[in-house]
Formats: sequence, structure tokens, C-alpha cells
Amino acid sequence: MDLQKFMNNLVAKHPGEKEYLQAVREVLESLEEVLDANPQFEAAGILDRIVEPDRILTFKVPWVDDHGKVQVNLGYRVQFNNAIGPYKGGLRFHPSVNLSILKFLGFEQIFKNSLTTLPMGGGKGGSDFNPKGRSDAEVMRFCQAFMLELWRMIGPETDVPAGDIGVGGREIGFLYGMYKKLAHENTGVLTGKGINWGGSLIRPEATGFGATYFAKEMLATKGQTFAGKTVAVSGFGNVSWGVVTKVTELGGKVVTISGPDGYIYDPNGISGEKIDYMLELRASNMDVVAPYADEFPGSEFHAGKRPWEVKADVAMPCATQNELGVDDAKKLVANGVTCVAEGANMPCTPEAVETFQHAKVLFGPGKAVNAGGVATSGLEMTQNSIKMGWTSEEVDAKLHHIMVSIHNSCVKYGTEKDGYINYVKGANIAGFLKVANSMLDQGIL
Ligand code: NDP
Ligand code: 2IT
Repeated sequence: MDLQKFMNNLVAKHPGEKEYLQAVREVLESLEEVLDANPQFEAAGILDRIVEPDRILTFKVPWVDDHGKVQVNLGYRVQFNNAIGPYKGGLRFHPSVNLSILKFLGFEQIFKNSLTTLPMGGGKGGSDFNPKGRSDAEVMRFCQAFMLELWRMIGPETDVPAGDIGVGGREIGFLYGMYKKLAHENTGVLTGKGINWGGSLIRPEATGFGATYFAKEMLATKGQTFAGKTVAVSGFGNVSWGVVTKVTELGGKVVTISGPDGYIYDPNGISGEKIDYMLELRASNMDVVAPYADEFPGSEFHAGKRPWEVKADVAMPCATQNELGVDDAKKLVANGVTCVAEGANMPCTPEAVETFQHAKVLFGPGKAVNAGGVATSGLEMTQNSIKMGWTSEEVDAKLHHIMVSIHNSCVKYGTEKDGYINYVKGANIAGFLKVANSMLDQGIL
């Protein structure tokens, strides 16, 4: 199959959708052999069908701010593919949100969810709403206005949204409350719910914990562990917090976190009360990490810079897409990095990924590394269905098991002739095969 021609057509069809096209290209590059070996996929138009969302809902979200001013944001839900289960994926509230970003995230989610071993399709949604500096009351009014449109599209067996950037426990609470009121039902339609009203233990920690379990498996292929390793992390949100917590527990030393204002270098390690302080920083809604340096002497704030210039054994980018470029990758490699695991979705640019792979550095893509978040969302859905709650230990054990199984799939489909594990290829092939075969079984839809 002529993948270049396919890609050219897609670019012509969706001009300017940079992130979406980047994500599709990365997956297609991994699938060449599989498509050649399985002509039935081309005959059934699997590729043409899998790259287009089933449907996209866009809507306006009018709301009134604390000063009585009318604000209008844009809302979206991209229902990408439901071949293996209900659409499932987060909601992102960030001023940068546009259709290209949500299509890239929804597309990635199809394969990520397939890798989890659980029955979930792919979707994503969100808004260009900027939570920065907004009061709780404003966030509530926005979430209620957003749900006033979205609720028609979702349901526990059709589409189950969750959190992502800018959407955490507080937002899920407001969204769920409004859904319940409109739908007259108390079902598990969102995940990441509060523990008193249907949430799962470990869901807040799950993405970061899962990412660390995955990185631990990657290191184990080289006979290494986290003990004594220096780890560079970016972001200071939900995923970063989980990673910093678990890496520290496993004996690693996290020396960086970052925000849009710059990064913190703490050579003494970010542990104990410093991890709790990350939550305070985040809750302040001010989008800055700089105050950390005033709070903890011995640490430094580097304004306007990214943490990838620091010498680290392991790098875990956990902020946002395309936050680690080729120059950053070169610095990390020159400084002897052995493992790069993407906590965020697509944080490394294609050129950065190529740099790591060329240097034979262990490189784990987001759709495998950060799948523990949505996997635990799947476990939350199961607990809601059986109307029971599992203990932290039970959920954590299942999460751990799932991460090991995703790692095994990557090894199975990604190991190259020289023994190097190409996790990008492995994750894409394993994720794709399950969905593509399901689509074949179900006819042209
Ligand atoms: P949070 O909102 O909790 O944190 C996001 C972090 O990334 C913050 O530090 C944020 O800073 C920073 N950030 C966001 N956008 C930008 C930007 N354009 N430039 C610089 N920094 C930015 O989100 P999460 O921790 O939940 O999400 C982080 C990443 O992990 C995302 O890629 C998300 O898609 C991915 N992910 C999340 C999962 C989850 O369950 N939450 C599951 C799997 C993946 P600020 O807000 O101040 O801009
Ligand atoms: O990118 C992701 O996997 C998420 N934001 C989590 C999605 C979910 O449904 O839990």
C-alpha cells in the first residue's frame, strides 16, 4: 500500500491540522509491514475509515464570569472509533485547544485504549476555556454550561469522558453533577469521579503510577532499576505528580519539574513535603512553578527554559505535546540518558524520537506509557457496573498487571533484529491489530 500517497491525500483533506496529521503519520509509519502482510485491511478500507472520526460535535459554551460579563468558549467532543467498546477519553480545558489537537488525542486514544486489554473505544473532547485565575464559582458555571450541550452525546455505554489537562477532580464533580441533573440517572458516565460518588481509588495517581511501572519494565530489559537513578520530569500537574511520587518510592531521585514559566532544578530530590507542595502549586491556578524555589532552599528556578538540559538517567516528559524537540533530545543523549518514557501525549517531536531511537536509547511512546490512566478509568467503569468498590491494593495490582501486559505487547511486536525494542512500532502494531480485526468482523460502518 502506498502510504505516502495516502498521507498526501489526508494532508490535502485536512490542511493545517498539524497535530492530527503528525499523530497519523507516526502510526502509519509503524504499520507498513502489517498492512503488506494483511491485504484484507486495505480491501476493507480499514485505514481510510480509522483515520476519520465517527463524528465530531462542536458547540458554543456561553457563561457569565464573576464580573457579570458574558463569556463564550468553544466546546468539542470527537467520537473517533468504537469498534472495541464505548468511546472513551478525556476532556481538555486549555486555551490552546482546537480541533486538530483533539483529533490527534482522539486518534491516539483508539490505540492506547486497545493496548489496555479493556473494552474501550477512542474519543476526546474539551474546550479552549482557560482555567488560569478563574474562581471555583466560574469553573463551576463553565462546567455546567459545557455539560448542558455535551450530555446528549454521552452515556455509560456510548461515550465516557474523563479528565485531561485542566480537568481534574473538581471539574469532573461539576460536570457529573450537571449530567446527573439533566439525565435523571446516576450512572458512571464520567470517570475520575470523587471516591464518595462512584470514583475509583488510585485513579488520581494512575497515569503517573502506570507510567512509572512501564518505565520500570523498560529499565528491567537492561537489567536496571530506578534505585539511584536521576530522573528529569516536566510539568507539575496530575501526571507529573504521580510520576514524582512513584519514582521516589522506587528509589529514584526526581530533580526537575516545570511549568509554562520555566523549570525547577532541585539537586536534593523532589520528595516528601515537596511532592505535596506540587499539589498546592497546581491548586493555586496560577500556572507557575517559580514559587517552589523560594519555598525550598537549595533548588533553582530557570526562567523560560525546559528541564532537558539537566543531566539525567531517565527523562519523563509529562506536560503537553511537542514539548521536547530535537535539540533537547540531543542534549539528553549527550548527557547519557538511558530511558525516555512519555507521560504526556506526544510530548516528543518526531525528530526527537528519531534521535533517541538512533542512539538506541529506550524510548516509550505516550500511548503505551500513559495508558494506566485510562486503564484505571476502565476499572472505575467496571466497579460502577458491578456497583462495588475495590481497595487501593486491588486497583493498584490490576493497574500494575495491565502495564506489564502492555510492555509485553510492545516487546512482542516491536523487537528488532538487533534486539533493540522499538516501543513505538510495538505499541502501534499491537494497538492497531485488535481494532482493525474488530472492524473487519463488524462490516463496513
Ligand atoms: P494537568 O492539567 O494536571 O497538568 C498539565 C501540565 O502541563 C501542567 O504543568 C501545565 O501547565 C502543562 N502544560 C499544559 N499545556 C502547556 C503548554 N501549552 N505549554 C507548557 N506547559 C503546558 O494535566 P495532566 O497532568 O492530566 O496532563 C499532562 C499530560 O498527560 C497531557 O499530555 C495529557 O494529555 C496526558 N495524559 C493525562 C492523563 C490523565 O489521566 N490526566 C492520562 C494520560 C495522558 P499549565 O496548565 O500551567 O499550562
Ligand atoms: O489521555 C488520556 O488517556 C487521558 N486523559 C485519560 C482518559 C480517560 O478516559 O481516563
